[in-house]
Amino acid sequence: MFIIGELINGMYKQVGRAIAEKDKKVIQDLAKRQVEAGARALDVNCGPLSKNPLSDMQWLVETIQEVVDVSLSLDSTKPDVIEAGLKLVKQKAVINSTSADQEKLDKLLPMANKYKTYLIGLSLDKKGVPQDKDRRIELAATIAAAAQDASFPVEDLLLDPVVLPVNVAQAQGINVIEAIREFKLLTSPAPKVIVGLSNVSQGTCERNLINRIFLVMAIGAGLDSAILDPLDKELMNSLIAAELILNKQIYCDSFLDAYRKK
Ligand code: THG
Repeated sequence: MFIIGELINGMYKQVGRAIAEKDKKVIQDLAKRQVEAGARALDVNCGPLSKNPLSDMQWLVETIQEVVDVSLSLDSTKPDVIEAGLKLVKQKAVINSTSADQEKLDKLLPMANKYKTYLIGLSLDKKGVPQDKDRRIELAATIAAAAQDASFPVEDLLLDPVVLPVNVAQAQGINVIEAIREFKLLTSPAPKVIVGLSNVSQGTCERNLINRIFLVMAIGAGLDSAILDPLDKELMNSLIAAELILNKQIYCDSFLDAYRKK
């Protein structure tokens, strides 16, 4: 599982404040702790309150790269904010994200090719997030076809069915699980599938429990990657055990430690 740490996001009050005050310590601490906990990449999102998202993105990329050497997932709806970050990254980056809208694809596919990045494609468009499985598949297929037309390597494409909170969109959980299974059949070789996990529990009680169970079900359906909180130890243990049951990790009595050591 390709784990992307979610915690450097201006949506969190402490992070939003650190970005506004250019407090490096808060950001670098989160970067180091997430990588130590098993994140192979870090999501970087300036948050909704950023007044200068372009320079904030650049400050975040530089600040994070002073202390860790992993891929950065540049998370913004604005292509110019993503490109500002791409100019500074040292490792292969993740563009987070394009939608299925043609004008987004026309900007972000050439950008992904130019900077040789991974690209996340969200199965949504101007009309919003689909409310069923078939529309998710239709929009993911649009993105996969556009990627093929642009000669973008399918192994670098990450399709995201868009997870919604279970308290306001309860029927969408199963649609997302089934969409994951079907996304894998869209191209040959299969595309990778990713979710933003914590969306599922926003506004609920028992957030960790809901995240954990949803992640295991999604892994069972073929999930390759997730944006999640790697500091949630029970979540990480569940992820490791799920991969063990699916024969993606070798069993030994100390399998949790063994996974963490590699
Ligand atoms: N797909 C892709 N990228 C994404 C998402 C996705 N990026 C953003 C998001 N969704 C994934 N990251 C988060 C980060 C934080 C939370 C949820 C998803 C979260 N934050 C607290 C909340 O809203 O309750 C913040 C409150 C606080 O503690 O201050 O839950 O789906 N490609």
